[in-house]
Amino acid sequence: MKIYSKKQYESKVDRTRPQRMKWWNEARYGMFVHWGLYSLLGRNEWVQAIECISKKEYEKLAMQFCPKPHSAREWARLAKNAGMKYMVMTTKHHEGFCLWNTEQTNYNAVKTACGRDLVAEHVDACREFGLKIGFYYSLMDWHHPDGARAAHDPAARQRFLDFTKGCVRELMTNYGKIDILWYDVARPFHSHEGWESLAMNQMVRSLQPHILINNRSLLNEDFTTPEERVEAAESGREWEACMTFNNVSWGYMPSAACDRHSSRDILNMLNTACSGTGNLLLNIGPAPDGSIPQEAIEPLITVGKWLKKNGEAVYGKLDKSNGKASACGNFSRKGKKVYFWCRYWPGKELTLGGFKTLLKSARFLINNRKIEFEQTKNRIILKNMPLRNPDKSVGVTVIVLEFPTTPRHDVFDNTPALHI
Ligand code: H79
Repeated sequence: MKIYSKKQYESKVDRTRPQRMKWWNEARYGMFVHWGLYSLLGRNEWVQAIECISKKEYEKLAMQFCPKPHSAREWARLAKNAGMKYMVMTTKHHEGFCLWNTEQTNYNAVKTACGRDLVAEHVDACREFGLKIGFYYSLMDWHHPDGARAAHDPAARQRFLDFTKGCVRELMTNYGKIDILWYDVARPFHSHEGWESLAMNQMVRSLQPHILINNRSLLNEDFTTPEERVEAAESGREWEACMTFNNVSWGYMPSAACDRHSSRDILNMLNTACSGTGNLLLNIGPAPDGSIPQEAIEPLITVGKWLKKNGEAVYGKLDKSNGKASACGNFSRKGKKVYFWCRYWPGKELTLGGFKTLLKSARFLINNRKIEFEQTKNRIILKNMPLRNPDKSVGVTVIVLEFPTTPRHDVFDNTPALHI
């Protein structure tokens, strides 16, 4: 295979990106699934490293990991009902245990207690429920004998690169069309040259021409990946925030259930993602038997019901909006339509500052009921509204403001002291 230079490769990938990313930009919201041997211990997916568990001791977990068949169907059903459009599963986390039928190592789900290909089950479940399919793959590997010494031993490095490319090639070859390749932690090397990411990702794209690749093989690729924070990338870059469900652990951790996100938290994250035209990849850590932690189900379903009624403010191509320009909520925008997600209901009147374009109409998204308004040169005042927040499920009501053109929205230009 001819390997293109970085410049040639990137310009080729840039050219096809808008078309490749169309579904992703419209999907907005996906499920991350962290599942592996660490799920058995229930104390964070880093447990092997944090608790200094020897490789020999940790390996024994592979003889206990035996989830119920087709657990992934349960996740996919939940993702669908939660309004999520894609699902990204850990095929191999830092621990090195492979969840698929790999020829690169016997340390895999098929050759140990489980005896099944869990990646195949994930793929089947996604297809059954109409979700796009993502594979998480940790480059860092604590189990492979060369995973650390590759950094200073050229022969070890070559073996480790062959192993890595072999794994990635299998994942990109044996499961039909895959939509996302989500690399993680590029240790022990510090550059894309160290990993030969250019050659690896060109192989990936030759096998999966439509695929989206994240930025963690140390090439920019298709999107950036803020972790545990919902924060827009620099302009011109696509982004996806990945978030745990409890601020503590990606892997199953029952003791952290008390810190779960509420449905309001999730909508807040989703709102921030929408206002900056990014995506939200929200994690669940299934139990070792494959079941979904109870604490995740209710908030996800509640948000899913909300999205059924308010999805217009979320799905489809969005434009950047002037986020956080109100204490009462946040915005998203599609062209001339601005969606104000009101989470702190101010009562009968709601004022939005900084709109310089004449407003055509204001209405509630859920029932199209018109809202009376007055507009001055830089304020819109919505009038005769209900006294309390009409959304009884999550307490987030979306108001649609329609303008004749793309609205100008500059909040603080009326506050000269802020510009000095
Ligand atoms: O797979 C998830 C994390 O395990 C992985 N990326 C997401 C998607 C990740 N690997 N490394 N890091 C994130 C950053 C390092 C975090 C650490 Fe720690 C701080 C490792 C040890 C201290 C967090 C806190 C994990 C253990 C304690």
